[in-house]
Amino acid sequence: MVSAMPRGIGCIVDRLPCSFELDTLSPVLGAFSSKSERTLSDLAGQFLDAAAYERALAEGDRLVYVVYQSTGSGQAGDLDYGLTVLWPGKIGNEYWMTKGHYHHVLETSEVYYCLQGTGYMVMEDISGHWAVEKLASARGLYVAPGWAHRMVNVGNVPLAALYVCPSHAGHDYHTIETRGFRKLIVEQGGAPAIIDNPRWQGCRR
Ligand code: S6P
Ligand code: ZN
Repeated sequence: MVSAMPRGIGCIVDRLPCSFELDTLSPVLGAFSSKSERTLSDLAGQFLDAAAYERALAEGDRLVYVVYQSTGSGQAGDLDYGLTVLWPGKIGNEYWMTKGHYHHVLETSEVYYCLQGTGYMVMEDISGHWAVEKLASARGLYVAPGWAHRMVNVGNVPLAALYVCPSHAGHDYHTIETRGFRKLIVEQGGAPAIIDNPRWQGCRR
């Protein structure tokens, strides 16, 4: 495409029209404005087996996931997008996962498109309704307004998904940090299973 606009990172910073490469083999986003890395210590208090978590942490604060972010203006009408890459692993029998969050502006939604790997998106709303949807290569997913969301990798390769959400959505991590998700994804008999989280704090916010 012929364009007078600067390419790559310049487009992101200036919020100009652009296209981007998605290296689905690595997987890596070709141009991004920032990169967040989350390690095991960022997931403190989230895994059910606290002793297994402490043992894993003692062996090293391993990288769990990376988010390549094209972060917009923060204004309604603009979009944030990026790529989340979640490595495979387990704490006890619970699969590695993202922290998970509600959007700060609760009535905002999000779309994911999975590029690689196998996993689930665990979702719930503030009334306690829950949903678990499969993530697999070439599979899309819609997170409805008001639903918290967390990626879980149940495979043997990095789970990678492109996301797009309103730039003013923001993150509310506190609600999930304090009450947890209602459902957890664990290995049972060699296969992923959805179980109740006995530590779930209920419909409080
Ligand atoms: C943002 C979007 C993703 C997540 C990312 C990591 O709205 O849902 O960019 O931030 O997948 O998850 P988390 O829960 O650590 O932000
Ligand atoms: Zn989100």
